[in-house]
Amino acid sequence: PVLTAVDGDDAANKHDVPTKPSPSVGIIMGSDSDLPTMKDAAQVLDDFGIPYEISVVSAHRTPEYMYEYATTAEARGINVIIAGAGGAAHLPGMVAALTPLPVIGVPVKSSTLSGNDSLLSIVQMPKGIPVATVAIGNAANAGLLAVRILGAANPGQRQKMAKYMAAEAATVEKKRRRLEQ
Ligand code: RP5
Repeated sequence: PVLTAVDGDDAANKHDVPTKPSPSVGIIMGSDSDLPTMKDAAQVLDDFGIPYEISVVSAHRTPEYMYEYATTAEARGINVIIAGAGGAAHLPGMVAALTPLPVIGVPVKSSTLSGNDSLLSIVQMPKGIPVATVAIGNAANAGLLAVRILGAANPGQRQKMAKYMAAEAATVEKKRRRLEQ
């Protein structure tokens, strides 16, 4: 339950147990059927040691919960929201309309139109309400973009990103050498 993500703190304080760090990224998706895609964003945040919350928030099936989620995210300490949806993918844009936090949209690949519907639904935002849209199905990039956004004000996170990029480059270099042998 997303909105109670920090509820554990109260119980923990009573018993002097170390509290869980409060989440700084919110990962939401229109349906649990989006989870196989969206788990890649969670994996990246795990790898970078960034606390996050994850939940299903449907713009169409639970619009009131979506409103509650988006309008309380800032007060709950969330800094970036990653929102994935497929088909008539209104979740990222609607959430961006309800919060001043940066929103990263993940177009989930749909069965009928291969995610082109999701992509266009998410990327074609009107001027004034931006959603940073990643490629169809590329939730890992949404996680990496969230790390970069957080890193803008956090040199430690920036350093971790630079290390990650160097490791990626080293992998490509290794493959190139193998190919050229
Ligand atoms: C969207 O409809 C969801 O984001 C999902 O990608 C798609 C299908 O949802 P389900 O019918 O599988 O719940 O709202």
